[in-house]
Amino acid sequence: MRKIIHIDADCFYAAVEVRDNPKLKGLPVAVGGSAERRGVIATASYEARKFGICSAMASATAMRRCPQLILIPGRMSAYREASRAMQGIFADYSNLIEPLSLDEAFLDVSDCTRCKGSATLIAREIRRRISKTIGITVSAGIAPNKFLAKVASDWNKPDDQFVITPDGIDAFLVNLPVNKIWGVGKVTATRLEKLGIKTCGDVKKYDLIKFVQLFGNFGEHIHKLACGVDDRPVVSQWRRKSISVENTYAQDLADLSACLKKLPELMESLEKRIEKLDQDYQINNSFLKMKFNDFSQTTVENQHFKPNLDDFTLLCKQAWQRGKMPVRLLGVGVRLNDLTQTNGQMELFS
Ligand code: TTP
Repeated sequence: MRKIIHIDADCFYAAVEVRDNPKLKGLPVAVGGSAERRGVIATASYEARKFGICSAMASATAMRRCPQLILIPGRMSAYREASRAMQGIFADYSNLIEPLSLDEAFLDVSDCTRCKGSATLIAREIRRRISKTIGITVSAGIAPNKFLAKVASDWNKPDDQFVITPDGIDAFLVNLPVNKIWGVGKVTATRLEKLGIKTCGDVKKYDLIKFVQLFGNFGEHIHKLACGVDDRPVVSQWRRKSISVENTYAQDLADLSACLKKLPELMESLEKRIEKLDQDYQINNSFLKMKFNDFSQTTVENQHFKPNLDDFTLLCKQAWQRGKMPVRLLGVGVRLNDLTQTNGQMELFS
């Protein structure tokens, strides 16, 4: 039986800002782009959340909901620094660390002997050290697998932890809403609800064969997780699946030709980012994302092994046809094939 801890910082960017400017403590604070330049909220302090402010909300909406909101532009270098410091603390407890983002990671502490080998005590010690030395709070979930640990870290947020022991798995899952399962979004949740399935307990009762007939491989995945089974290992080296750049324009791009004019500079930034990739990536596909001024968005994709302007021009024309209205955001990117994985598989077969 494994011991997995999922750590997630509380309102991470905002917490770093409040730490660096204690006058902000207790006030509604958000980190994001300015309302005038059509920015969006990256995160909001818990005080700001009381006004209904949340990540990805337009800053203009946030300011309307809470006129006294203190909106701060992001300082990525400070967040990266805090993230590195957290990783340094994690490394004292395990070599198996899988960061999911700057402020979130899984740790497999099955072999850790510190804190008498108790994952609960390890999590408490990590949280105490982060708070003391980095000056922000984190929440933790402790469980026998990744799925449960991730759900658990959200259970007592902020600044606390929650443990799911092997004996407690069934009782925990019986009433857990099925949308807590990774990948179960609104569409799947609605389909499930039509079958009378609202909780993981309901999934568990549903016949597996029938479930797989209805939902395919994804159905098997959901069924396993709903029964508390998740064998995915904590993978210490995180590898990219794609790389992209996008821009939300201060003024809408009025028509297709305005969009096409923006492609060279977007491509230039994309190429710079691609240059920084290691040699073990191969480009598979190019894609272009377009968000229209009614907030609908579309992504078009094509197989290209080297992104070039002609291909992105074509993708841009295709995307435009889908909305034919002014554009607020344009993004270009490529999907990546991780050769370290592919080579590993080739070795297995050779
Ligand atoms: P999250 O871990 O999703 O959230 P959070 O740390 O802000 O708050 P919570 O206490 O609810 O976990 O995101 C981590 C950081 O990533 C967040 O501080 C800011 C950034 N972020 C964005 O920039 N845009 C987004 O849409 C989201 C969700 C997060």
